[in-house]
Amino acid sequence: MATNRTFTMIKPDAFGANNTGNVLAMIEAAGFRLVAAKITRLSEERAGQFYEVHKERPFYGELCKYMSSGNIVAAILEKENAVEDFRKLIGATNPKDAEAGTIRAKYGESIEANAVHGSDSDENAQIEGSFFFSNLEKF
Ligand code: RTP
Ligand code: MG
Repeated sequence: MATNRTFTMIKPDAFGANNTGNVLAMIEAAGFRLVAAKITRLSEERAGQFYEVHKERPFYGELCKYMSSGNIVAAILEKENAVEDFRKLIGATNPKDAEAGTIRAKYGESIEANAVHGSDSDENAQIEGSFFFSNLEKF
C-alpha cells in the first residue's frame, strides 16, 4: 500500500487538558510519522473557513466557537493508508460511541469536544494541510 498523508488537529479540549503529549504518543505508537506540527489558535472566522463544508449543519456556529476557544495543534502525518488508519485510531465522532483504546474514547469529552480531528479523504487531507502549512514546511 502506498505511503500517504493525513491532517489532524488536537482540539482545544485535549490541548487545554494537557493531553497533547499523550495524543501525540498514541499517534507515533500507531506508526505515523510527524511531517509538520505547530501550536496555533483559530479565530472564529478562520474556524468557519476550515469547517465550511458543515455550514448548513445545526452545530456549525457552536463548532466554530468551540474550535476558536483555545490553542490547538495542527499536524500533518504520514503512514501507509494514513487517512483510513487515522480515522480508526481516533474512533467515532461521539466519544461515547468510540471503541475502547481509541484517542476519542480516551481523551474526548463530548460529541463536540472530541479531542482530535482527522481528514476524511486524501483530497481533504491535502486541502486541510495546506490551510495551516506552506509547501516549505511539508517535508
Ligand atoms: P472531524 O471532522 O473533526 O475529524 O470529526 P468527524 O469527521 O468525526 O465529524 P464531522 O461530522 O466531520 O463533524 C465535525 C466536528 O463537528 C463537531 N460536531 N458536533 N453537536 C454535534 O452534534 C456535533 N456533531 C459534530 C465535532 O467536533 C466533530 O468532530
Ligand atoms: Mg469530519
